[in-house]
Amino acid sequence: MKYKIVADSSANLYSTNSNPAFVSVPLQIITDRQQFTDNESLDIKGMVNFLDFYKGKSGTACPNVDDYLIAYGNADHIFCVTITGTLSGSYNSACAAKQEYETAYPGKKVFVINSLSTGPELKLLIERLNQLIRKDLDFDSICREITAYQEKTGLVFALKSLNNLANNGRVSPLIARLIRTLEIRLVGIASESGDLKPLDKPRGEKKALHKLLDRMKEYGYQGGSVRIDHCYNIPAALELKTAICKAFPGADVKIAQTIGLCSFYAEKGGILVGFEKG
Ligand code: X90
Repeated sequence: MKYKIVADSSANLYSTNSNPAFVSVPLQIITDRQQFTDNESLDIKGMVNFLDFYKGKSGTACPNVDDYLIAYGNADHIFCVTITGTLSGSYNSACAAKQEYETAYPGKKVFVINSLSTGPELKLLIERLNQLIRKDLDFDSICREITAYQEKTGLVFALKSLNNLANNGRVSPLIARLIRTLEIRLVGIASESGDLKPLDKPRGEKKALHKLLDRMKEYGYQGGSVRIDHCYNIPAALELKTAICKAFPGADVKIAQTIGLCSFYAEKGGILVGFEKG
């Protein structure tokens, strides 16, 4: 059986070493002056710097049904992970593509997972899918196992600016205004309904990192895998990693850079943390 893992570019992964059959489906970042496709050719730093100075309108667009159909290719069994369907149409496109695919190729199957999250939590799901596929489990067992695993993963974040989220109707302008002060961060989680849930407004990076770890623990973190994706904030990512490993020696913590979509919404300095519960 030919297995394939597909994820939209909210996962901050263009490719994986462990699974050659992984395909990333790009979202688009759109401004009046320039359009950015979130694939390997994107100059992420160039885009982030451009957005820093650009004062006009900007937004994003999710993949369409054809983008997903192309990504599904002709694999027999496909697992497709999307950004939260609460904030993006990506999940709907992936589901519509699944219907077309399964009708066009009887016997082939697509399992679409609405992550109810973004970035590093998708990475955890993708890593687990890789392991389950390597274990040679059948399609239905993998669907069951990944659904159970999803219950055991979470996402916390700390953001310095919510301008792009607010300008695109993904959070209320009121919340965005709360953190206009330079030093204030917004710490929050991806809620069970796949929405951004604000929790704390710490002043300064140190306090924000503290809060992140506190919230992780409160939501069930006990030393499992952690994936930190940062938007040009290596010092914060490293400091958080150190704090996690101090509290939970031996924890598997990996750091990476956000790619296009999450860089646009998390903005410079933002960090996203996917973690395992229990
Ligand atoms: O369809 C589209 O155009 C994409 C829209 C995506 C909107 C949300 C992106 C969030 C990126 C921000 C912090 C984490 C929020 C977690 C909420 C579940 C990252």
